[in-house]
Amino acid sequence: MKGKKILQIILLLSVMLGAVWLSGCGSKKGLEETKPAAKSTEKDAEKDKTEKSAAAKDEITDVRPEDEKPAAPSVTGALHVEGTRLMGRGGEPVQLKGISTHGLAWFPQYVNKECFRELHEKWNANVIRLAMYTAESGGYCTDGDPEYLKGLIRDGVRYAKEQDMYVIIDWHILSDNNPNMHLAEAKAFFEEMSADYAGEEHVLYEICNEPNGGTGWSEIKSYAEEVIGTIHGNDPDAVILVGTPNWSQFVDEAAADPITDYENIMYTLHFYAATHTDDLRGKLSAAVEAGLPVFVSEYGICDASGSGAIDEAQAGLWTELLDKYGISYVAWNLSNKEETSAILKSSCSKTSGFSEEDISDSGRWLYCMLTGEMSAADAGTAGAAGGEQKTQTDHVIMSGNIEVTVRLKNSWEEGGKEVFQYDLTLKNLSDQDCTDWAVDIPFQSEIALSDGWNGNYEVQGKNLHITSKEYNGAITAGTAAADVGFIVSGGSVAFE
Ligand code: IDC
Repeated sequence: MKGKKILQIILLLSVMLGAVWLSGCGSKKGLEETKPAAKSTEKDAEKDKTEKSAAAKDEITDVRPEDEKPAAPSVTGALHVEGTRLMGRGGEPVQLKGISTHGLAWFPQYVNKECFRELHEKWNANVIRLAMYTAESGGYCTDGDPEYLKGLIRDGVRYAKEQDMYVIIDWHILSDNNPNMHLAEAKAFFEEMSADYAGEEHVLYEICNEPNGGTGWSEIKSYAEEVIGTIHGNDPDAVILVGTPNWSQFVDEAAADPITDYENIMYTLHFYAATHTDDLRGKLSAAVEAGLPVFVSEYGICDASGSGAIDEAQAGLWTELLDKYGISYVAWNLSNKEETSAILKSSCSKTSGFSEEDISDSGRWLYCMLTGEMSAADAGTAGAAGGEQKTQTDHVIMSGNIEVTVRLKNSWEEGGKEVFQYDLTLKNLSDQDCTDWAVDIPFQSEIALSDGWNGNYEVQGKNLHITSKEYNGAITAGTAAADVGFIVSGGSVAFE
């Protein structure tokens, strides 16, 4: 191409700045009063630490209409399995959606009544999974204190009941890759638990989190039959979740040779959306189509390490598929550990009463998903189109062949002034590459720029002029430049 192609873009939109919670939801309801979302990039995460902003002090509030409340033990009672589906006492299909604790030994503080109440009432969770590692540090079968750990489980089971949630008692094998390694301990543990909870309708058992290290299905099956025999000896109708080979991914192996001696058995599939995509979804679909009852007792929207980047598009494709089959899914994890999958920021030391400031990007996604403020289908469609998910605060205009998406990411008060953070995505929809770009953004009043990244920024009164850096000016036909963003104070973007 000859010369430089400068894109002059005047954006004609208006931005709402209501003080409400969690705008990133792309909400179906309350959109008009949507609050700026928590920041999402790593760069932003760094900023979070330095900002002394007085962002939302509001507690999370329940936005569910009465008729959208999910299944709960008081309504659907003891669960059972029919065909591939989990069912309530009246034969109605039940889908559980909720969250898993992190390792109970490491993060016991979230097993508290108020936290569980909040997860149920405000986040819409109808299940909580109590993850008890068996072999990691503090593990039940290694150097942990079994009585202490069982005490946490008892507390968790009780709080879940009080808050009308189902609860999963998870024997969280991981580095002990073959469940038979601790078969005797597992049988003793589940003997005790099932004797205690035989009369409790809200308790489910997960007997081996993730077999791995080459442990085959036949070994898992033989372990499962022993432990199921123990549990069903006390509580014949209990729903039991069985792990599958390769970190609970090879549901096809279970589908080819399911457990036939017992009822109310489901098989687990675990996914991490930034790692596991079409292949694993294909395995899931095939297993369900073959008649296997599957339960996703753990998943993350980041990578399989529990950290790394979030892939919302893949997460959307997953939830869409799970909803299609009515499969239950439980997110990893309820903690403030410095890892992407934790739903709380590591800066948050609260154990309940969480506000917007306390929630990580994974937490925000989970909140939006559970409260229905982001439909799985929306997210899935965005993924399928290879595009970014659009939210209420996205403003998109076409300028020539360039589509510019302006997203208000956050706002807060600092020194008596409102501060706004925006992110831009510039997509070249033409069939020709461009070599650089420029954007003009008008504001309602004079602004001061406090930060800007991946662009050159110049404030011209009420106008912010942004030009590309050498490294992101060229936008190949059909692709987009992202991670361009800035923080200003004094006024919000003015579009009309
Ligand atoms: C991870 C935790 C991490 C912890 C580690 C222990 O997120 O903080 O240090 O376990 O090994 C799983 C496991 C789950 C993992 C999680 C993320 O079931 O225990 O948690 N994951 O790696 N399977 C796939 C991913």
